[in-house]
Amino acid sequence: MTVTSSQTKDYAEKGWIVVPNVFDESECAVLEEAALEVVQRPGPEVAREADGSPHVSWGMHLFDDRLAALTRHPDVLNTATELLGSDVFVHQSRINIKQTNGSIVEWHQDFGTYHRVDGIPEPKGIMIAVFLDDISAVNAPLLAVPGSQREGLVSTARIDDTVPDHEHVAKYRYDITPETMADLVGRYGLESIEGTAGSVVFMDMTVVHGSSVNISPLRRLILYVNVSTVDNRGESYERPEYYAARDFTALQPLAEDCISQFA
Ligand SMILES: O=C(O)CCC(=O)C(=O)O
Repeated sequence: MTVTSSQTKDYAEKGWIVVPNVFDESECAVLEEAALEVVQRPGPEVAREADGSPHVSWGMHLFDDRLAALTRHPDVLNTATELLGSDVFVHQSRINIKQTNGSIVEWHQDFGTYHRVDGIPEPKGIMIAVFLDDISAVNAPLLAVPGSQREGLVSTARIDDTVPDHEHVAKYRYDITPETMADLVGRYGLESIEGTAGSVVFMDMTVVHGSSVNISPLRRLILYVNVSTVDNRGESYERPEYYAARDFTALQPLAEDCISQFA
């Protein structure tokens, strides 16, 4: 898969592209099986809903060979390196399984925490989102402000140690105020990011995004791989490895069948 000039233009202007049909049904099934196993881990790397069901599981590529292969699948990796013009490493990966009544994700920029907490110097990175369910307006799609990557960091630190949150992640949160959000949406608009299972989104890690509660009976499973250019390492080591990389080795692409071989 080669990035076209219109994709390069869209990525630069809007901040993301959606590439349909990157993974076929059997590859999606392999990734789904792996993800459903990893979210059952009992460790602190899994954040849960109030009823105990999993919501977000961090560091998936550290715990499963199939999900590690995903980070080096040529269609995923080569697209990211072409868009960034550099080799990359995985700064963070995660599974977000937004089941019925699955929680919101507040407006944020991934680069906010990566920069201020993990020490990533520059916004040279991509959030890769792999859809394992069909995602539309009905099952709480990602919502994002097109062009917001041009604003730099707009989020405000809200460090609150008293918030009862998963592993005190709240103390690392950088929120976007309602005023800032209204200003951004007034100037840039707001879009939902939809696609069928097997689609992959490549999003600049400074784009403002979030998602609302999933009140539908339809699960919404997305795997995220956040990569950064190899010259742009976060070396604060403040957070555990499942949130922030220790291995900065440039990823090398595997063969096209690196996921289907597990079928
Ligand atoms: O999957 C979602 O609902 C949002 C996830 C997200 O924005 C993130 O993990 O950075």
